Amino acid sequence: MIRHMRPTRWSVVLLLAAFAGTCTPRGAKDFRGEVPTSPVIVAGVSLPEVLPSGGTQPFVMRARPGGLLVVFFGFVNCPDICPTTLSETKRAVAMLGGGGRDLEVAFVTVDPTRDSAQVMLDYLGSFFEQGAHALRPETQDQLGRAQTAFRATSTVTREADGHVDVSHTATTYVVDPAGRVILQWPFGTSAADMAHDLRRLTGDAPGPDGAASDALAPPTAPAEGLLLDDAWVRASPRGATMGAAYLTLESTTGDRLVEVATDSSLTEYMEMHEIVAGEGGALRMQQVASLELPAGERVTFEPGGRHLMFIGLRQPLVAGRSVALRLRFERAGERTVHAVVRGD
Ligand SMILES: [Cu+2]
Repeated sequence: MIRHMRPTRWSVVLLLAAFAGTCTPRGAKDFRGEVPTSPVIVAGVSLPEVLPSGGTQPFVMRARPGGLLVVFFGFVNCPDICPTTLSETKRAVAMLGGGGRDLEVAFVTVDPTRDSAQVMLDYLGSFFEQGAHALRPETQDQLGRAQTAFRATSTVTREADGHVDVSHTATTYVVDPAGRVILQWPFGTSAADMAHDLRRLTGDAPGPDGAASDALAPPTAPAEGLLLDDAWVRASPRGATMGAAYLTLESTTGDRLVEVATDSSLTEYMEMHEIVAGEGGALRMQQVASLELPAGERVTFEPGGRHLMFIGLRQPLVAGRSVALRLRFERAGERTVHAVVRGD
């Protein structure tokens, strides 16, 4: 079954600078994504696609005739970046309605040692009922050649203490039937922007952008003390042993968040994490020991920014359920906030 290292320290480095100098600015030719200015040909890339039957078949990086192929490199136990991207992609496909027919999605694992065939099928199946391809390179060389073609990169570092560091380019690629990358979306591109670009590429009439917006009601101002608002937990994709919770905090007096925990039947432990810019445009996810809440300032945990991370999930985070998060503050003491688990 699923075997995973118990991460004593956990961090993910996201390399987003791989395309520096190769792309036009966002918005070129009325696309929200980036159009490569020099050809990026991936038609020569073939990777093993894992099948529910237990076997594999070669998958070539081309869309079906008249269709488009959306490609993302990641790993199952990525708590924030990968599920954010896959869930935005899923919503974009839903926004296209019938126009999403000719759309296929391919997810390439950069961590095939931990991401077994079954783990990948479970994971991808929790986002897409059909039209998604789980691609699992069998050798490092195979993965390397695929990444080179996409100008992507990744590393998986295992240390003696069980610590696993995974880094990967967090760009989403749109490939045409000729096997060319015709558009790419940087991490953080919204479903509405993806749907906008896909409609333009498929020639569909524009629909109501942002129709599926899940904007939250504005939080009420704290009368005094501490505001905890907008708490939610991302439903865990099948196969995932990591998860993320998000919320908004505001202290009228100034405070410091020093600890986060939840029921031990749910997860081994929790940590606070943030994604920070590193050298050369890379983004790095790292643990933060505590978090300053300046007086009167809203501090948010949100996808792509900070998250409260569940490490070593003992049961899945099921949509619709509520999770009690226990937050300990230097001044306000312990507060419990009930976060609803959200699917897509
Ligand atoms: Cu994290």
